[in-house]
Amino acid sequence: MIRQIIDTIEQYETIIIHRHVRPDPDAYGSQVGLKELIATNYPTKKVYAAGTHDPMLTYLAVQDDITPEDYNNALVIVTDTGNTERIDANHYEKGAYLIKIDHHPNVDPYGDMRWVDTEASSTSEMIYLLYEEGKKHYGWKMSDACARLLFAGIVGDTGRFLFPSATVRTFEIASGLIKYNFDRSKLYAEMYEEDRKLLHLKGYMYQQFTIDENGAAFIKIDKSVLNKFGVTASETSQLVGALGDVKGICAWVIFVEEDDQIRVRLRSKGPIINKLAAEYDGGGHPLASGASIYSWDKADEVIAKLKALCAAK
Ligand SMILES: [Mn+2]
Repeated sequence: MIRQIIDTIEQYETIIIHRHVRPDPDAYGSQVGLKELIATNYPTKKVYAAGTHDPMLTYLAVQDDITPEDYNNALVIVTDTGNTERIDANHYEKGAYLIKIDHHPNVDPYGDMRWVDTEASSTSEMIYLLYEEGKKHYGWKMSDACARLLFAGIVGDTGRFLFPSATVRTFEIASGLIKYNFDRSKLYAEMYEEDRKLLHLKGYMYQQFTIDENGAAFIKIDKSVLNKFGVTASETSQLVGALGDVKGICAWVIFVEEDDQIRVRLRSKGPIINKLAAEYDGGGHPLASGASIYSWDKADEVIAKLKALCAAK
């Protein structure tokens, strides 16, 4: 199968590579990694990466501008995408031949040729296997840029090698990839800097929150705190659940200062809090709601009402 894919690549002058919507490092890693691999070994071929660029992944690569005419007599390869609904960008079906390369269950066996390996940790891992086959039979080489992309894809899909999907083969491939010349520390920082910042802010929240005898808790995160941790107001939404781990907590509210308002995020383990949210320009679910206030005085009002709800429980 791998050999057939290489033989097919050899037959086409234009190769357009797609991947899934809402891309992650493996989507970019396998797609642009494959593009790099083909471009390195067939410099006269035209190779494109298709799809809407995600600015969060600029550190890995960008996407190419492609016109519908580019699909004339082109080979289209889709990586890391289980079903056609998830393929990003149009026209993928307009090529002359379609190949699917993926590690998700083959629920939608689209394409003229398919290579699906659900044992692979990532599609980037599969692209490395493609490279090995190409090296063996055609003397393929791999660029440093390609190695970096494939490594990022493997790291991303294995949760930094934590998941059971990281097999002996995965580690062998990773050890092959890190022999190339790219800055691994820099890549980790690019991939996980946001996580690190949020983790620090989470630590601050655990230290700074206030809780009363009935388990009503609150924390105020103003702009100075956001700036100190380098976190945006919207990113704090990922931390709202964190206080739920606190022993004896009943309900809690997190205030986050934005430019034009103070965002109020309410969570509860019992008392219904969406009615409280509704009093302040908000609403939501009985145990998870949001609201907006426009002064810190109002925050103290919300806290008092939340305390009353927990006391009445
Ligand atoms: Mn994947």
